[in-house]
Amino acid sequence: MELDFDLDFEDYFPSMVASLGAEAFIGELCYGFHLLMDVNKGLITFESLKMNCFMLGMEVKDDELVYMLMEGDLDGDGALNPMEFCILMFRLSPCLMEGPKMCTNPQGVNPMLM
Ligand SMILES: [Ca+2]
Repeated sequence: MELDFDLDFEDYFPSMVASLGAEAFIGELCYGFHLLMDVNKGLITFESLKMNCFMLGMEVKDDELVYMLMEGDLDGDGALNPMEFCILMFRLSPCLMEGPKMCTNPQGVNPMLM
């Protein structure tokens, strides 16, 4: 099964926010975090991300996982805590931050590949 991470986020999140409301959406993000985290550490690490994506049937390349961790890791510990994960998810969905009328990426660059 092929899953396009980037397209999926951009299409899915704004409509989720619209139908769920922001608070429930945050709840969904937390649920996503728990799906991907290392249960012993309570953080998303490269290993937990890779293994849980595999368990969820998502084929994500190693360099895409590394990119997600690098982009999301704000305190430099090499892993994502729940706050870092939520911020990253919002950043990967620029439509959310800029409103529905500004849904185009000005550089035309896939944010997952930058
Ligand atoms: Ca971190």
